[in-house]
Parts: sequence; C-alpha cells; structure tokens
Amino acid sequence: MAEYKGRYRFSFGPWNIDQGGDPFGPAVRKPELLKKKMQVARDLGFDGMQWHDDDVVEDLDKKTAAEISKTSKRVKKMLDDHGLEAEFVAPRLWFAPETVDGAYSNPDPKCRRYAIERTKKCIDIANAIGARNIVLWLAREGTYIRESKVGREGVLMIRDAINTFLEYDPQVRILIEPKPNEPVDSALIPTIGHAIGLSYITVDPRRVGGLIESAHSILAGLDPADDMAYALAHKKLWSVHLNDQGGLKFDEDKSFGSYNLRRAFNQVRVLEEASYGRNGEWVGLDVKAMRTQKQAVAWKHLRNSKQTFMDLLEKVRTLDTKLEAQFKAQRDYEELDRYIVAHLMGVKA
Ligand code: 3MF
Ligand code: MG
Repeated sequence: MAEYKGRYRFSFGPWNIDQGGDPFGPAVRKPELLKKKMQVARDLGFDGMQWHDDDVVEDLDKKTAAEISKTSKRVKKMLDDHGLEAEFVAPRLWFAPETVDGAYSNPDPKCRRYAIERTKKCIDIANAIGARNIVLWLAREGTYIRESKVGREGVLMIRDAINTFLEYDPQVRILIEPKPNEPVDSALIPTIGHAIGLSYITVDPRRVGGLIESAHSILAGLDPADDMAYALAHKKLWSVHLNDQGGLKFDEDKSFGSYNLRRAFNQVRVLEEASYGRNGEWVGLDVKAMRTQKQAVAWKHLRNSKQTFMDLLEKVRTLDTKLEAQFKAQRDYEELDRYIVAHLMGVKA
C-alpha cells in the first residue's frame, strides 16, 4: 500500500460560513466579513480557501476589467496576510437572469455567450489570486422536463465551452464538480463517470478532471469512496468536497462523518491509499452550519469536519491490514465486517 506520509492541506469556501437562510425561512445570522472568515480559516489550521468568482469580486457583472483586477489583488493580499492560499475559483453560473435555463447549454445563444464571458472573467480572477484550478459546478446544465432540451446537444455545448476555456488560458485546469439534481431535476453531467467521460472529448483531456463532493455522490445513489476510487484510477481526482448527507433528501452539506462514519472512513482510506495530496490536491470541505447554530459559534462544523477527517485518518493508519488480508483470504466477510465496526468504535472485535 503506497501511503502518503505528507501533510493533508485543508480548505473551505466563504459560503461555508453562512447566514442560515433556507427556501422556507430567512437568514438567522448576520453576514461575516471576509476578513473574519479568513481568521477562522487560519485559527482552525486550514491552509487555503476556495472561491466563487463573486466571492472575490462582488457584483462581478457590473465591474470593469480594471476594477476586477484591483479587487482581486486586494483579496490576494488579504490571503497572503493570513498565510492562506487560493485553491480554486468557480464561476457562479446559476444566479443571473441569463442562466435561468442553464449556462453553457442554455438554448439561447446570447445566454451562452454570457456564461462563457463570465467564466473568462473567473479565469482572470483565478490568475490574479494565484489559483490554477477552475471548478465548474454545472448547476443548471440540465432539465426540469426531459423534452425541454436535446441531451446530446447540451453535452456537446458544455464540451465546446470547456474547450474555449482551455484555449483561453493554456495553463488553466478545469475541475468538473458533478451533481445529479438540485436545482434542476436532471443534470446532464450527474456523476464523476460522466465528468471524466466528458474530459476525454475535450481538446486537452490532461487539463480536465474532477472534484467529488460526498453528498453529490450520495444523492446519485452512489458511494463517495467508490466514486473517488474511480476518479483516482483515471488520475482525475483533483479535489474533493467532503461532507455528509442523510439519504436522498435535499443537499444537506452536513459535517463530514456526522451521519455515516463508516462511509466517511472509507473515503479517507481511499484518499490515503492513493497518496492523495502528493500532487498538490487539497482536502476541501463543503459543509454548512445547522440553521440552529448561533452567530458566535457558526464555525464549529468546519472544526468538526477537519477533526473527524484526522481522527479517521488515525483509524485508517491503525487498521490491522494483516488481519484484514486474512479475513479476505478466508472470504470471511462477516468477520471483516465486525472487525471494521469494532475498530471504528474502539472496542474489541
Ligand atoms: C452545490 C455545491 C456548490 C459548489 C461550489 C463550488 C455552492 O451543491 O456544492 O456550492 O461546491 O459552487 O464549486
Ligand atoms: Mg460543493
């Protein structure tokens, strides 16, 4: 087993410290300043932050190139001052009126042009804050009813958009973050298998990979550890959004390991066994504080997720793999099952 003894680097995005609003009720916490969020990151031992383009430059659509550059430089300086790096920038392609019916696969060419121009701005911001990764969460690239779009055309439109970005910036890397549904009913690129398949029909597959979010795999009815293993086999697991999810509900973004510890253990194990992080990959979180959480402590979900990862890493590293191999050789999976459960609980098998 090739074990990576290096240090894991952790990141989260500013949206992970939020105001607790949901579709049925308003915000319950006041917004926090970016500076405060960076202090939380530093105090909790995170190494970097993830960004949406407009987390860096607010009201991006209304800003000139000079304004975008100036604001990005200010955020870069703030990051430097806090000893933090920028992991990636993601274009927010689901908020503007132009993206109501999708971004790159929008049936209206004017709207598609908007999405492409917006993503170019996002790439400029990434360069300005020192991130070489662009994450595409393809939020509205899909349908509410099957008949509304031609699936094949939609996929090829997304491919064409990605090709445009690969050509726009010869250094940029595109990480597709698949999700099967929400906000749309049915996504065109619902799983990591789809994302990797798509990468191979772009002009430069070596620069197109994936980001796997635990909850997104679970929403697709899949096991996140297996999804990660699949992407690792293709050398295309370039980031993760660790979190947890209670079954097929709305996207909950629960703290990592808080719902299904064994499922979380297997994610950490898959990463550890593949020496994840050796090529600079980050352990990203995408977690939300519960709506009930009060302002002053609405950062504990981040602390807990990171700590649970480290605790599970210890469980991975102390697993008796000889014993495991013995059970496997005997095909005694019942014994193996009990051993894993006992190991996780810290009791005798
Ligand atoms: C939605 C998500 C997104 C992405 C983010 C960065 C708002 O389910 O997970 O969070 O992670 O846009 O790619
Ligand atoms: Mg995510």
